[in-house]
Amino acid sequence: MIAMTIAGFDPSGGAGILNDIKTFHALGVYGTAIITVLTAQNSKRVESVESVPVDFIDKQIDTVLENYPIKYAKTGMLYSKENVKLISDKIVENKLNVVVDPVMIAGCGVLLSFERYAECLKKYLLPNTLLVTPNIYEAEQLSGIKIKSLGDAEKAAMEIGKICDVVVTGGHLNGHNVFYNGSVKVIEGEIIESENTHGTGCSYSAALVAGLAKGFKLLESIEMAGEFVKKSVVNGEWGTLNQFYKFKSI
Ligand code: PXL
Repeated sequence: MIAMTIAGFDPSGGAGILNDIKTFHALGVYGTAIITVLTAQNSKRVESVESVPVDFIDKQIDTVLENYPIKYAKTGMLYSKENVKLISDKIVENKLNVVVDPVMIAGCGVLLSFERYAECLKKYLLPNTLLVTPNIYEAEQLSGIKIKSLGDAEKAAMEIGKICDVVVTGGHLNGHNVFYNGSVKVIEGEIIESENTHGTGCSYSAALVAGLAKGFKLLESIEMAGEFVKKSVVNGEWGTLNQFYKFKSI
């Protein structure tokens, strides 16, 4: 099994493509990684962001797809309109089944996208997407609905669900996730008090793609990804997840 992540580089190893590769590998899926942006950051703050030239992103995707039969991919931090448009075209051209993590803002509050990013995702990327996995803030931006309760999250999921299937992730909803694919399903969860949460959104979408690449159904992949992220946080260290928790005792 093989999958692709199209996302940013976090040199602290917590989020972005390093996280995604760890997640794919821990779940038995070979990972390839296309870099969209470079960041200078650690688990607490983002110092700076530099976009990779769009032609170079294009070349990375073409070269990797030339010799790997990849059908499943995820996108993370894309950052600019040019990048979103290119990646949307590449998804269509290569018939990729894609999970979109609509990364907009870092945990510390630094913007990881431009101002009208939600509009841009809805116009170009989400119509070609299998599933989008916004957190509460991102779901508010995508739906235009303020989320204060589980009921609000369900409304937002239904609104976003007019474009593609969606899971509103529950870091702020007592850990519950709201899945919408024509009907609403609340996936029960719990809040885990931990300092090791940097990269949870990245890992969730990567684990979901790993499940799909292994032939799991969508709902099975969603449930597996939730469990996997929970265990990775419980066993986390250095401010981020430990996806290789099974090897901890070796
Ligand atoms: O967690 C969102 C995220 C995704 N991708 C990259 C990031 C971050 C947050 O900092 O740096 C590259």
